[in-house]
Amino acid sequence: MNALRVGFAIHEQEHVFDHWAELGEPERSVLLRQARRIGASLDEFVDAHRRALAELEAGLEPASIQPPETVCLPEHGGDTQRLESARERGLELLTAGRVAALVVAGGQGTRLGYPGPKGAFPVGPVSDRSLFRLQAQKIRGLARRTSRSIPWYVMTSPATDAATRALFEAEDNFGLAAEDVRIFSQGMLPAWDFEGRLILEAPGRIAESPNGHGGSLTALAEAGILEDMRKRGIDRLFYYQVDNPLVRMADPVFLGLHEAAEAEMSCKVVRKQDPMEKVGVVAEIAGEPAVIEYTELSEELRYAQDARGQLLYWAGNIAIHIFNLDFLHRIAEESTTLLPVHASAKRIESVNSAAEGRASRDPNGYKLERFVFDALPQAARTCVMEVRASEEFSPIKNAEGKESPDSSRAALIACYRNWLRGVQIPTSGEAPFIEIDHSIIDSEEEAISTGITGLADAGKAILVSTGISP
Ligand code: UD2
Repeated sequence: MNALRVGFAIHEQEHVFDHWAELGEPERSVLLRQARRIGASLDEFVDAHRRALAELEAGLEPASIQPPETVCLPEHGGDTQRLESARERGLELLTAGRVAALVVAGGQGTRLGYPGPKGAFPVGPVSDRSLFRLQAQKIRGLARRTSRSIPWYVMTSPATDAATRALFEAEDNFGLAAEDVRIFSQGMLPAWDFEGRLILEAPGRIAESPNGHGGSLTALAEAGILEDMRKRGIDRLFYYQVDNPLVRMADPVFLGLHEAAEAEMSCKVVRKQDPMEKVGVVAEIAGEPAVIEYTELSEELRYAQDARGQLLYWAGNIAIHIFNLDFLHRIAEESTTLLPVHASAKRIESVNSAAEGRASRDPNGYKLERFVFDALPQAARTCVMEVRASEEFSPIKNAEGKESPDSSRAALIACYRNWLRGVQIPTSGEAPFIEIDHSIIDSEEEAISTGITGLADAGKAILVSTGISP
């Protein structure tokens, strides 16, 4: 205990034991365990905090920024033939069994206000199927089409891990083979008040939060996932966020473009319509591709226009990437020094809340995070691909309004309607709700090529059935 106190005192953090005398035995042992764990890396955390504040102060130098080189959509001058050849190449990778999928699901979903893990959120327009189930259907469909299993790596955090594991168990891994699903947890970083002191969220507990999706880069190595990939002969990792039901799972075109560019890391972007959209912006900073997070984008850059009056920094990051295994190894080894730490001012539960006025929602400290996209400038080569938001990006972030469950379900339905356009379907009435099992149909081409044999028409809802067993 004394050694532990001294360790914290060296960094002027001994206040974490201020309430020791008033704690009962169970609380003491919780605090002791936590303090040992944090104390073992306190030097690193103090350094991360210092670097985060320095980053925050430094800001960005606009003169060194330009829009990124991008593989554009055909309507923006892209070459259709190039995309077709990329699809072929991507399919080759998939059929060779060289691709796995990683979903990052460690966030606390504070804005949505949903108590469980976000992946459990019901998003199916008809069946209330969860985000995880929908994504598992996509993986099963891809595996059926390519006759290769696609391992699904699910990153949780201590905040979501137990509930996610329980869900996967109860749902029998959503129909995937147990050996193809690996759940692993990212790490945490302590929170700091504005005076540079660790925050006590309770008299016997130091405030911590997930270390950002950049934490996946170390967690993948520590949890043995990189080793699992190597053993299976997988060298490409398709990365996406749990909150986007429109994700085109392990998109062959994206994989093919990544290969053609001999990229180490790639990135999908959508054309921003509104300067205030909450997506990071992909740009070239000092000649290197990078993402500037929306919270860190200056007013000037947000609104900057090109000669045609369009947003100059239009490439919105939708957090869909491909990583090469070698690159992941390299970053994992050095991520604490290679990846910057970002501090965001937040309201953090604190024992001092009473003194500060419990009702106040004003930020009282910083949460620290690493962002996965900060690995982009470290890649020797990258590929940035433009996609349509209507087809691939409709995340669930808020309880209502923009980027909410309602807007995301509407986007899914619009997508299904589009797929079914080329199919002669005897619909009765308007059928506003449609749901398609992604393990059977996951694109417009598939809707056309798959023989649809029936429709369960329940007045308002249509479930497409094909006779193919999922
Ligand atoms: C993220 C991106 C933003 C844009 C947008 C698109 C960041 C910092 N910004 O914004 O540029 O691409 O998404 O939807 O990512 N997560 C973890 N562990 C963590 C933190 C987050 O797994 O420690 C996961 C979380 O479960 C979610 C995703 O990362 O799947 C995004 O997190 P977010 O919703 O906090 O990020 P957001 O929407 O501010």
